[in-house]
Amino acid sequence: NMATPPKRLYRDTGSPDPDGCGSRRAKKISIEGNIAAGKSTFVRLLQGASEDWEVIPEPIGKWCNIQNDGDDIYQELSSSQKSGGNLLQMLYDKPNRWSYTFQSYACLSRVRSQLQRPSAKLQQAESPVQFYERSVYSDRYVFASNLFECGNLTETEWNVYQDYHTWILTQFEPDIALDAIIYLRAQPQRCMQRLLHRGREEEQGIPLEYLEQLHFKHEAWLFHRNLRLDFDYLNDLPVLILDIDDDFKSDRIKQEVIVDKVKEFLTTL
Ligand code: UDP
Ligand code: DCM
Ligand code: MG
Repeated sequence: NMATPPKRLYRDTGSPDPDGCGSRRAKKISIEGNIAAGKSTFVRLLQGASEDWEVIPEPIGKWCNIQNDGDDIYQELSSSQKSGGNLLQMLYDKPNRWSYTFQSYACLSRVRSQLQRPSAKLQQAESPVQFYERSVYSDRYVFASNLFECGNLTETEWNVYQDYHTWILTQFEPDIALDAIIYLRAQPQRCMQRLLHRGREEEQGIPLEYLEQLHFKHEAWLFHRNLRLDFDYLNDLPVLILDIDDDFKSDRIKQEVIVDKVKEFLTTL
């Protein structure tokens, strides 16, 4: 019977309400920065700053020896998370053997966490925002790319990774796409100091040179903005740059200044 339209069994990709927030779709903002720059400290600060804000921590964190971060909810690790904990150790012990495995697992778990729906509370919020600790973009354009340039991913592994990454992101782009990035900018020496202070066991052998390489990648991508990217919308994405060389963890005034900058930035989006 031609007059009856077919039942729609598929999901409408042009859905105006992807998060179930009515017209108030949650803004997605990624927090980027070098190892131990202060991202987790920063997102904890944001978490407490507004009822409308939700934080999605880096899934890699679940694989590390997270007890050091004082984060109780991850004390009971599933077996895959335990093997992930070993995976970070394996990566740093033998990067040319484990970089590909680590980066493909990182990408998988990142996509999974980035597809997370906003909490019920966030769905009621007036101007909901989800803050992600890092993104699928830093996984590729900072970490995997650097490992390739250092010779820890072979040409073939890098090509397979890129093909897989592009395909996955294209599939999920409407749900994963970011609205903005906050770049926490710190000198590699400062990151090294914080890395040693944090004392995550797997990372204690990281040389300053490695943090410098990652710093230059972040700078090219988010400060100079001259990195070649395969996702066009990224080139026009608003970026808020916050210099966080000075300690903000125990400085109330600095924290207020930072939160104000974030709030002002949000009004421009
Ligand atoms: N830290 C600090 N002062 C700051 C920011 C961070 O002393 O202003 C410390 C923090 O307590 C931790 C280490 O630096 O021991 C790394 O911070 P975080 O874990 O937040 O860094 P991430 O790797 O998540 O960027
Ligand atoms: N990491 C990596 N490759 C990625 C993402 C993270 O090698 N794509 C590593 C760097 C750090 C740890 O995982 O050792 C994440 O911790 P942090 O939050 O301190 O940067
Ligand atoms: Mg962290």
